[in-house]
Amino acid sequence: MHLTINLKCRKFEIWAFSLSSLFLVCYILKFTLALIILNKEIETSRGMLYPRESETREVRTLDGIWNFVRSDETNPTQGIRDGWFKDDLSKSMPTIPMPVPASYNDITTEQTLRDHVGTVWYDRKFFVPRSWGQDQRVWLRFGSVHYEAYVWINGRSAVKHEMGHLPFETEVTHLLKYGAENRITVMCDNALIQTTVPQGKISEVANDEGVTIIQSYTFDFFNYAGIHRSVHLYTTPKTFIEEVEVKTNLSQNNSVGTVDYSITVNGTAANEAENTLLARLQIYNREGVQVANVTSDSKLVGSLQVDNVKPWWPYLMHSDPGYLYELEIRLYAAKEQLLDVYRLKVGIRTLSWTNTTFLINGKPIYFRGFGRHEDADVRGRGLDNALMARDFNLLKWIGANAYRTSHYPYSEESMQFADQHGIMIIDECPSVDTENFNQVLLDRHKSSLEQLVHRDRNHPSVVMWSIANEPRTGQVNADTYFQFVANYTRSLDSTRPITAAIAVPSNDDKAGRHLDIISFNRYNAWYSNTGRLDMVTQRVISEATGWNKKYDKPVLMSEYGADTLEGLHLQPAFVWSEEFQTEVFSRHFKAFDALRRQKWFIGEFVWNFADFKTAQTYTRVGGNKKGVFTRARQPKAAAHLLRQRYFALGREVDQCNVPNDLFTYIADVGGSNVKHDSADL
Ligand code: GCB
Repeated sequence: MHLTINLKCRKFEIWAFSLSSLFLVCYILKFTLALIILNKEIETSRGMLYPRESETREVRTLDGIWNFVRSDETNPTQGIRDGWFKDDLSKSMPTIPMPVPASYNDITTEQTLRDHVGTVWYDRKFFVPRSWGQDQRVWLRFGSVHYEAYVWINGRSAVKHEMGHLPFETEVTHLLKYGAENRITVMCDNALIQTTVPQGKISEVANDEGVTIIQSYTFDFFNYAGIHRSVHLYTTPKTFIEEVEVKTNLSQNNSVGTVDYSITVNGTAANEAENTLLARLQIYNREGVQVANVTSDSKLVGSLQVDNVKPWWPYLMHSDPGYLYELEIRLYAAKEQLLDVYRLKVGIRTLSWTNTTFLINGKPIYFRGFGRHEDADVRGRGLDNALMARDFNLLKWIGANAYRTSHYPYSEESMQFADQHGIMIIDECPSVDTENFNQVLLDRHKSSLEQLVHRDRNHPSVVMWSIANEPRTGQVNADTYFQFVANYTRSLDSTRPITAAIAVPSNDDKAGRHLDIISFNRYNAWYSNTGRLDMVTQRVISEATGWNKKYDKPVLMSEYGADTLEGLHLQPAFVWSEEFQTEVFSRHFKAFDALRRQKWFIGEFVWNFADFKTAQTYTRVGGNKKGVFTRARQPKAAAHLLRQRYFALGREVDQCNVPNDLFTYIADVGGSNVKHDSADL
């Protein structure tokens, strides 16, 4: 159904592009319709707990090498019509090996695959143990497929899902053969149109051989596609813990923690005799000692209390950051019959905010962080544990305490890492560069936030929701649109503030009044007044002040930076050189320090953590080079400067210790300008 709509829309768009008069009519129609938007109810997520083994659950991954076929761009539905899912893909088309998880774009040497628009197909075989067929249920879960996925098991439809970067799952108990070989087939469609999140455009353009289909988009990162995260099969008992939601609190002096929980059960035992179910919950500390326990009532809602609690603190805000407890949930039926066991890491912390401050555990936060991307050579946006571990080591090396998941939800594995390492996350949904605000888009945008909040609500590292990046918030209907989106997000989670990274001038903006915290992106000395290092500091100060004056809310700078070709040195500083990036940063630091004296300025985020791939344009040399680290995750010169600043801020604001190697020894001389070891901070 979705597929048909999607392909229809695409055809419609192609048409519109080739017939200019029709295009005009459609455009006017679209514009008029876009002005009328309603706050409709949308479908909500279920289940989706991260797959974990326990006494009652088994987990298997289907990661590895799959078989892969690229469809003909001009015939994207051929595979459906010809039933490629009914048998091995290789019987329909020649296949190539394709790793999962990974983006497919950069795996081969073919431009046609890198730039492919439309559907691709994957399949593989796998065995399911005979034991899984008895008295339990089996689930198939995808961490993410970009952008739209259709899945078959043994030729029968299992699930479909639209929206990259977010998980989806389905029960496959009835579709599997136990103690036998099975086949999974996935069709993935990467096409972005005006009603997808994010938006894109498909057009038909003449080339030397005839016509070709082109995907265009205004956002500044490559539209990588494929099975991006792990594929899991897991078992649950027939009646099982389907959802757990926790909310934490601390007593006034942070000595007692509370964990409020709510559990949802799926299964016949619950339906037939709901009041016979109960849960026993226990909390264990890092040493494995039980520090709290409770038996729930039949509603499976309640609270646990942890005395002498160790709150969850961000990195460098405390000597023991990222403290996690383990919450163990045991679900019982009548007569103490154990049904299911699920364990979840819990960080106990509070968040609160006013019109000048954002506090964690009662202490004001000053963010020092990055905008990032899930991006790497060869694997694109595919989950890579080695890269993830390296990135967290670099974040800690540089003294950052936060990042924004620009411009889409990152892997669940990285959210778990952030919890453990005490890195705060501004969690962004996939809405980027939204340029018109229509009803279908609004519904999908809300759905992306619903799926995101549902997935990430239990992570202590998530401290803010970002509902969009650089939407065109100067447009008339941006006001209503963002009122709906922000209020909807607030209705899903009122414990975290809401922001959006805005790029229109504050005078034009119509969305900020619906947010709790204002984030703004600006590229002084790069996109504006290119090369003018003398036009940074005052402009940053006055723009931030303008935002605060207009909305009377805390403000942070969510993007600033300069493209920098590693190894290019030019003195005096000149655009693209390492010297220039360093200078641009330094001019911003000066502005931030002036702004910090005004209490409402709460953070600075460099764009970007590492260089990343973009679509081909003449403004990008091998991608966006605004990284402080190269794409291979090695520091540029500015990384060393930023490290000194982030630790200096940590020392001043949070009284953290600084590493011994922060400064290189220069000379044994005094004087206020000679910094030669960390004692000088
Ligand atoms: C922005 C966007 C980001 C781009 C960046 C740039 O404002 O939010 O996605 O990559 O500018 O470097 O142009």
